[in-house]
Amino acid sequence: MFDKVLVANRGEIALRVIRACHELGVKAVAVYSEADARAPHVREADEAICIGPPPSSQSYLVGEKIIEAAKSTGAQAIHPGYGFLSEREWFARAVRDAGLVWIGPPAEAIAAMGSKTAARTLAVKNDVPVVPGTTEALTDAAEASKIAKKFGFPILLKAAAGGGGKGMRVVTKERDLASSLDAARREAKSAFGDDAVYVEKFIEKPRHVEIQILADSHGTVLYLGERECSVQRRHQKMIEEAPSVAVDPALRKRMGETAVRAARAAGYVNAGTCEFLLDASGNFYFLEMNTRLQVEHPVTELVTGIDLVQWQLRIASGEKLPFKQEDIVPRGWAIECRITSEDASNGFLPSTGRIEYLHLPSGPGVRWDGGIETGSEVGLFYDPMLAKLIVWAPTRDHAIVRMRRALTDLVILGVETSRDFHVRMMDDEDFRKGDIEIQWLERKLPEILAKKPDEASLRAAAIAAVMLADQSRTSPRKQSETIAGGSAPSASSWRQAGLLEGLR
Ligand code: MV4
Repeated sequence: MFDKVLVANRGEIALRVIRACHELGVKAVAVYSEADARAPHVREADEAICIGPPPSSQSYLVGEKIIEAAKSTGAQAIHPGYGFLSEREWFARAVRDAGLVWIGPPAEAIAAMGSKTAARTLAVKNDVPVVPGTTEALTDAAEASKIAKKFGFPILLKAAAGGGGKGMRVVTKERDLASSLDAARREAKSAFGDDAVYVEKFIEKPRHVEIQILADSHGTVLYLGERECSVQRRHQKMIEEAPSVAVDPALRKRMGETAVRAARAAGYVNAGTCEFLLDASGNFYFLEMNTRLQVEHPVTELVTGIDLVQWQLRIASGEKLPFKQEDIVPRGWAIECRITSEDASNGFLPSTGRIEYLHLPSGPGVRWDGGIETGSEVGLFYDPMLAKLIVWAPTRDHAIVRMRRALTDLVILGVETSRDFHVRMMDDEDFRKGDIEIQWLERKLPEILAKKPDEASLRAAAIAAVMLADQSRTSPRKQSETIAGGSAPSASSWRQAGLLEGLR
């Protein structure tokens, strides 16, 4: 095992990786921007190096500075977390060329899965089902029209270099084909610098189900079951769970073995995820492979008992996976809610400010993967995800009740958060039945936001507000930091409750 690892990330995932390092007896080096000088990941690390000004383009995305930080501190390996440089082939290569170990897949595997059309071609060659369509980029609308006639409308135009839904256009009729192709091309060009677009049949109301895989450098590739990620808004996942209500053991085996084939075809090593669409009839189609650790990895950890981040480190240091496929059987149910600094009642507008008060939920089956503490400043430089609240319970129903309880125990004052949105989700009948697909949330959102918070949430919010007001009276701080004297922080439940004025 390594002596020292550099963590090339910030926030909750940097802390998650630092904790894994410490549990393995490995020292952790943090990197940070000037905006993060007092961030928890800097304090929890054994050493920390400042890599530049707040914008990530001048700090967390500057590969040379990060490699230099690893060399100057004597770190032997780099863990990229997710986002930032985690899926940049050139960075994985640069790390290796610098004589350091990349805690992730080989640069060649990142490249093999980087282009959608290349990944589709690889899938087709290896008996991995993909959505019917082309693997070649379209030349013109006439060609698109010919293909559309073969598959039937609706069809979906997708950017070859794409991801995250950019450069994607649903076309329902022949008449719209040429203009949609132009639009998809333009969007693809501006988002990825590549206007190649191809065609797929549009799958109606599918679920987004993904398979976690773990591959060592000795030829073992295992699947760790699925995650259900259909609850998402504008391609941002909000809630994830494992297992999926739509997957039984036989389907899990088929999807798992398919994911393993895709991983093997790409020469994959380390942790990775194959994304699938699962339609209402139980057909599944490979979409793409995420060549990194994912945000939602904890739900898989909780149902399998396997620490994915520790295994990422062990695999990168050359260890062999000691388990067999039969050893991996998901047990119970895990749900994750992403806690973001967004105001759901205001179109998910990002909210900024200082975390004035933070009370974390605990108790049986409750896990908090967070990157904030009291006093943290939440700005606009980075992703609004502050933390993930994850629960485990023996059954899905119990996990939902537990999540609801944990959410109402959670208090974050100072910025608006997605907490109340999640409470409403836990109360939603469709969600409780598991009756969800990828467009469900956007359809459902107006109804969910119109609901009034219940009695218990109001009471908790009122108590929190009193505590906060009291805290600022008894321990006076600078005017700029004072709540009672300055502008009141606006925890959404508290504001919605409309109780603060009455309680003062
Ligand atoms: C699709 C699809 C329906 N049919 N492909 C969106 C982002 C990219 N990863 C793939 N996406 C989709 N591809 C076909 N042929 C629907 C989506 C899609 C989606 C997929 C997964 C999770 C959320 C989604 C939300 C909207 C559309």
